[in-house]
Amino acid sequence: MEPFALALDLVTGRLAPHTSRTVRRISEMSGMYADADAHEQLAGTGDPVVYEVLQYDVPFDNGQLVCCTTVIYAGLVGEEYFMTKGHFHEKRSTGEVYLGISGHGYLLMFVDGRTAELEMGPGTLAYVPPYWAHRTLNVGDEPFSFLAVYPGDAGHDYRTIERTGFPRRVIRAASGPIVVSAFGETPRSIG
Ligand code: S6P
Ligand code: ZN
Repeated sequence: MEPFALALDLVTGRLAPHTSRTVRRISEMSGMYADADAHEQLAGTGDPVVYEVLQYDVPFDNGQLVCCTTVIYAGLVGEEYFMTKGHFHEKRSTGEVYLGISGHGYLLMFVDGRTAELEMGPGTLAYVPPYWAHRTLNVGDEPFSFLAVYPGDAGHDYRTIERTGFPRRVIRAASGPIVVSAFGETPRSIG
């Protein structure tokens, strides 16, 4: 791998050049949003793009660092904000750093019965420790973008979350975004 420099647009969060681009549409997120009817309706009427990941690929090796940006578009499924699928790293002992670029969102995490929610905006540097599952979502009216840097050999385990769900959701309330339990505990405001 040779050294390289990329252009990161601090307004849009787009990375150029990139060697891979993942475009995730609402139809690819069945079972992830609480309101299944709203999800089905949205998937059947335009199937909007929920988020994109732009990445400059490096070898899948220990010691390499992957740099990529995620742009989550503004939108709701029912009252739940557009979000990423969420994952554990396949190699659980690998962490990750996120840097907020534009817009406003949240980073949800969990591990072994513990949960965390971090508010993110431009310039927020957030740390995902090893072992923690992570998902991001856009609570604003503009696209929310962030840079992620993670080990080349991390890998992504989506299946566990598809099977067990994510313990927290963020939904729109009159007061703004609130974090609620996905498993029926009392909702609590994140103000
Ligand atoms: C990779 C890192 C991010 C996510 C991206 C999309 O380890 O955490 O680049 O891949 O935000 O989320 P997801 O859950 O669909 O991979
Ligand atoms: Zn990750």
